[in-house]
Amino acid sequence: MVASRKLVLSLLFPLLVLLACASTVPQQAVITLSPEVMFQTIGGWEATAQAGQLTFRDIFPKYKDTLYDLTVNDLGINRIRLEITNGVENTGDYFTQYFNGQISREEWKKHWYEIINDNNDPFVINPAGFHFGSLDYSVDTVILPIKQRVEARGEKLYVNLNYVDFGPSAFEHKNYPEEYAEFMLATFLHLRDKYGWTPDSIEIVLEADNAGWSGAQIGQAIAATGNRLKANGFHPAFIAPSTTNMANAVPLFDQAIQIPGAADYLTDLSYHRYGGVSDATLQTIGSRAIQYGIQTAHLELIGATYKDLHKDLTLGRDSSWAQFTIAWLKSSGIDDGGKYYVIDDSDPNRPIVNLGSRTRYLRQYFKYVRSGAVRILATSSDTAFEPLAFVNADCKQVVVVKAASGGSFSIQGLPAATYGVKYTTEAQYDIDSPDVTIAAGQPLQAAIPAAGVITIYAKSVNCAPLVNISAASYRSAELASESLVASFGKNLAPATVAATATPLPTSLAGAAVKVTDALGVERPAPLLFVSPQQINYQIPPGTSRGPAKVVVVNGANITAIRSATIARVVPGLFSANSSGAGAAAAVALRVKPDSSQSFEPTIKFDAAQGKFIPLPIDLGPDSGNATDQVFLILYGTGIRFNGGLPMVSVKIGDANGANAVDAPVLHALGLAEYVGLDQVTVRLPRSLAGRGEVSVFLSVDGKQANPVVINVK
Ligand SMILES: [Ca+2]
Ligand SMILES: [Ca+2]
Repeated sequence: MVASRKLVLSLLFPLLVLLACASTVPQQAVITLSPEVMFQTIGGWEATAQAGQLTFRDIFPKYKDTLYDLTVNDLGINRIRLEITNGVENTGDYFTQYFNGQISREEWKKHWYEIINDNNDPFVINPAGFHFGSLDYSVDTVILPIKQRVEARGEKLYVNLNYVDFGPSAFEHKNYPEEYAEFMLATFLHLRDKYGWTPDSIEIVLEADNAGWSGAQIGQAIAATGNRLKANGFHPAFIAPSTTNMANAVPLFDQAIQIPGAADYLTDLSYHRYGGVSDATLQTIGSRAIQYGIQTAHLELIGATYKDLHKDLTLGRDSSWAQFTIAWLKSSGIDDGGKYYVIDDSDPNRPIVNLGSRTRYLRQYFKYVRSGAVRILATSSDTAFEPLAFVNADCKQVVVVKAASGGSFSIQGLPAATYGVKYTTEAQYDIDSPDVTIAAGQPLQAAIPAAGVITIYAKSVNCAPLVNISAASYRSAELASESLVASFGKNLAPATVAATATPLPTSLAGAAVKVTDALGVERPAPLLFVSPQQINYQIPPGTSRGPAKVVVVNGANITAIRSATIARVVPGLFSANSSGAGAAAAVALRVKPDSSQSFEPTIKFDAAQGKFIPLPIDLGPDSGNATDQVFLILYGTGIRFNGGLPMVSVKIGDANGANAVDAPVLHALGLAEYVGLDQVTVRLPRSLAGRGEVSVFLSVDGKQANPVVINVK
């Protein structure tokens, strides 16, 4: 007995000492950043295009400008849900009748989900069978003013077109995937023709579990619409299943992704938080993102708070997030977290725009973490301070800490810079602490007086933004597997060095490029050339399509980081001056009637003009069967994984695309002997003879390459 009590005491004693020390010398919380561990890339902070523009048509003009200025520039909304009811496909234009006062709102509402097929052919659009008045009204009153404000910041508004089906109809798109595809194509064509842009994404159906859509119907709609839009030159993202109940999202997603073709287009697993909410479900959603190389998004909860947002960004690995709508009038609704702003209309002549009580905290994230930011690992020694850390596309790091109580903490691992510190608590909103400047390796100290959210954000730039573009086209929307890429930045490498042998090195002058693909696999990129301002490299073979990250390192230091989207095909053609424009980097191949072959240059450097000019290609005299055949060999990148020759076309015509003729394509493939270089061979039609300078338009899998110029004698 005595011995065992002694043992217990001897075990307890060190513990008691530890506890005593802890109570007299409180351990400060330490947050540690590990930028080498990266998670999702942030897409956008979404709001539904609902600001009272239709219901309160008389008051709306009095607050809209202030509201939109705040929505974009203060809160940081950069993505809008543009809803389209399926009753847009109908013989009647009920919105216009309602808008003009001819029918009541109740009468209009009866037709919201009533679909009358435009005709019996899902491949022939009858324009009279679609009425886009309600969609256009949302575009005119919400999308356009917000788009203009987002673009004034040098950013891009992401428009998410969301199909709404909350009522039965004798005819249903969900039963006919090609009819759904036609509906979306008609909408895209309408928006393109009227406004000059098309949506960035299609959210297949709002609350699939509420609307009675099966996973198979979702998958079929995605496959049919993806194919149809691609064939028409549109490449939106696809978002599904946006279930009301979080627990329904994964089962519906799992069914949808099994439908042949759906996985080619489905980019985002989406959910709402109205039921079925659990950490385990959220983690399953996050793990689907890794498994399929896709993104995740929480897209609606009336009453959603920063605690939901924090969890969604952490466990769910969300790239995009929404509470719900932009604004509503106070006289018609309470501050229920269903709108970011509540408009105080006590004096209807002087409405006042107020932040919703929950929005105050959301702003601590939205305003500082911008589209393209990469989330990096942040751990905390104290559960009272839960951190999230990001590297923005402009390299500015942000740490957002959810504090369960007041207190101070230090952050280890931030780069040397000056940081702003801002917090919001129940009692205090948007309070600035003094800026903090730290040297390399130094921790940053911060404090918050009570529970709330505190944001630490770099004010100075620690590295130059990295711009990744096709080395051929000099365009940047997407990068193709195995393609050649040029990245521009600052201090990327200590010296200018080019690779001299193959296989290409993965480190030059101490600089290296690492590409982490959607599946989380990091690969070193083969390097062609490094310099302080530019690095040319190949997207490593094996990189999966989907969201990826490109990190430039110099020894152990990250010098630049940037998100990218990897696609199978992103055609780019090299031009002679390597700018993506002007004379084509090409050669002509002449095959004489006796089958003898000769290569001829198609460019020369004109010293007087100081640039490459296209040399006239001589198609020779027309001698019937004895005429020379002349082929044009173009060099490019991002072409090799094309869907076969029927998916590759070349048109040659005027610079504006007019008077173009088809040039039959013989090959479109990768060159084994040159890393990342692809070749497209076409026969030059005789009808081009005498045209002089003409532009070459290459299309691969529905995607256009940069036009390049040749000269035909
Ligand atoms: Ca139809
Ligand atoms: Ca039709």
